[in-house]
Amino acid sequence: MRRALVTGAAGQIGTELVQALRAELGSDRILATDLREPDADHPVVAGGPFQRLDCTDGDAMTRVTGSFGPDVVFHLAAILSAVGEAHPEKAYAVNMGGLVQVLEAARTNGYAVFTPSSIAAFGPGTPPDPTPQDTIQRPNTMYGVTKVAGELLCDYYHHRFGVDTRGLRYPGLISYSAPPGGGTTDYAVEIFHAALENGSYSCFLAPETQLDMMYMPDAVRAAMELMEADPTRLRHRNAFNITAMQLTPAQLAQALQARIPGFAVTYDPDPVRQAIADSWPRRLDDSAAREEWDWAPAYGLDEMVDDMLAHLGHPHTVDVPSG
Ligand code: NAD
Ligand code: AKB
Repeated sequence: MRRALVTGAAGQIGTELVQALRAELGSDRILATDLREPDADHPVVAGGPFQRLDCTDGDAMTRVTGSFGPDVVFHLAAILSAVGEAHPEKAYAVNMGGLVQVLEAARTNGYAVFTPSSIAAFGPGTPPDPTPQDTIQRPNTMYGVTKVAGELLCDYYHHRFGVDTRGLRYPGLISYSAPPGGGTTDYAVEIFHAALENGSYSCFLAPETQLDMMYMPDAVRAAMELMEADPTRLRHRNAFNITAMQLTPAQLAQALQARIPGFAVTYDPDPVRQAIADSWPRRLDDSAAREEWDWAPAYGLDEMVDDMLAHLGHPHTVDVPSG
């Protein structure tokens, strides 16, 4: 990888991926793009080139990738699960309409494409614990439908047109730099801010709702490592299960309460997001990623919570017993 363009770069993943790519390859070799133009002091704007780009505009996609000349496009622009259920037609238009334009421009301009899938690519008929790499995929959300179709579309462009497509099924991602964009796992970010700012949090998922989660540095590293992986080893190009930890809201609340005495958490499940979460896996089997490109997460629950709190400015006042 020498030169990369990122779509949806102002979002939760893009904000950190762009900074990591610039640190590795040099600022002028990474073009951050998004439908919305963030403020001038936003890191993706302040740290290097930024251009407004609607991923569903095929002419613009071909023109911008043609003139910048990336060898990799990280296609992050999307509508996430909760917003997607509120606006399913918009989720279809952006998630499918954007991806096909990125793939079409790749045929013309000859770049590799990274596309994130999600735990949302599974549904209530999928074995939830563990969820195998290759299994039933019948999601019941529009977001999930676009994720399964996106995995297949990327496979198709690889086999039919030789485009170097690769992708990961991300779990819920936890980070401090940018807010999450309207998903079902957003509680796991909100809870940190609420703990530090209000001392209390009302969680929109029930306390025992277990989902796969990952800290953002692992997610960013996974994308970069996959795009550098030896292609001859990759059998599951576009849909690698990856995970780092399995969490319930109650467990995350407990980890925060151990470090922030007096933090109070209540539960008021939102029916839409609870139903989405209940249809998703509880634990992904990530053995294919480990075998095919040596995937290994670095952050577990305690490391993630300590690092999040340190970056959000919390002075650790309590020693947390290990184990
Ligand atoms: P996000 O919502 O934070 O950011 C998405 C960005 O896309 C936003 O900045 C938005 O302005 C932009 N965008 C929307 N429509 C656009 C368009 N037409 N053209 C260009 N840009 C547009 O999302 P994220 O969390 O950064 O997720 C990025 C990708 O990773 C998505 O495909 C998402 O499904 C996937 N993913 C994310 C998570 C997670 O927990 N964050 C988990 C699994 C998969
Ligand atoms: C969401 O909750 O929609 C995302 C995801 C897991 O894909 N965070």
